[in-house]
Amino acid sequence: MKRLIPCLEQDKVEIELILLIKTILTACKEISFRVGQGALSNVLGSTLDENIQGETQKKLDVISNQLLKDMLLESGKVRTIASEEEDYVVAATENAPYIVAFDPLDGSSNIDINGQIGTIFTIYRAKNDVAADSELQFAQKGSEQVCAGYVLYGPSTMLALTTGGPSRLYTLDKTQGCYLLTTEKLTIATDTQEFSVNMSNFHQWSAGFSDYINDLLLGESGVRAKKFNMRWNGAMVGDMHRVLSRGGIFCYPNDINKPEQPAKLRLLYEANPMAMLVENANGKAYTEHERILDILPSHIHQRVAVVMGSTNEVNKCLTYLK
Ligand code: P6P
Repeated sequence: MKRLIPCLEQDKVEIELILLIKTILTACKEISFRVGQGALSNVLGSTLDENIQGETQKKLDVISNQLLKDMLLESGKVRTIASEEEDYVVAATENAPYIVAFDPLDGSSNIDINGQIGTIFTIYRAKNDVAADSELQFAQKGSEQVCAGYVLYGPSTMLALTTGGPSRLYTLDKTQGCYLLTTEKLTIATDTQEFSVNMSNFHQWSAGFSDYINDLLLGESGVRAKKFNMRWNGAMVGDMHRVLSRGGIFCYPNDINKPEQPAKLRLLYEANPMAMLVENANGKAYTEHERILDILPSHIHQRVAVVMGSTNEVNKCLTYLK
């Protein structure tokens, strides 16, 4: 099986970016080990702190964030860092070529129940017209990403990665400590019978989205005239790995009861990297009204609604949201 670096070289990825990707994945190998040790290494449970999202930080959130930050700061390849666990951007190496944003441990509520969790990351070219400590480094559309990926800490540790070409899957060979290519080109089926949404939020959905879900639930006896199945992982990285692997539609729509902040998922380090992986696997990634990769972020922790996965199913859902 092919190793990651020769794949990136074959994709003509520039060496500086290959070295940066390698740095991120080295940190993820360490996170994978810590996650795998679970209770044996006293990393479960919560801290007494909250992040800017107002979420209680798990010990592993903090450990993973620190691991990634330290290695990126040391790499010399990164000018500015943004993280779900950091209130503000972190200036790294002046004049370095890239900027990196990440959710160090997406789905951390799954940590204490041994559920799927993962690291989501995205890389852009640094901007020379703003300072290294400016949030405006990340004022770039998702279509400007030079790399997007996640590492899923499941029964096996898997990497989904795109550098602009096909989205590919790699599996971490823990005996050799290297990522091996296991799916050369991910292709999301254009149709699906599987949807992913937190049904307990039904009271906060728009009428259009509620109608869409109701028609899925009616199955063969309704206008869709086919049975649908539902999966909800509680971790976007786990749900999106399933969508990338076997098709589906993943939805986190706006909460109509919270007009001041209707969306939950973060644009910079959740929606955008997943949208790049989805589009480069022949899928579609929208909010309720627009292509995610076309959005110019207004701040690093901006939230957006998400409807992404099998193209025909996303298009169908969007007809209910017009
Ligand atoms: P809910 C995890 O906290 C996350 O940001 C996503 O990874 C996940 O899809 C969603 O929130 C889960 O939200 O409504 O199940 O708590």
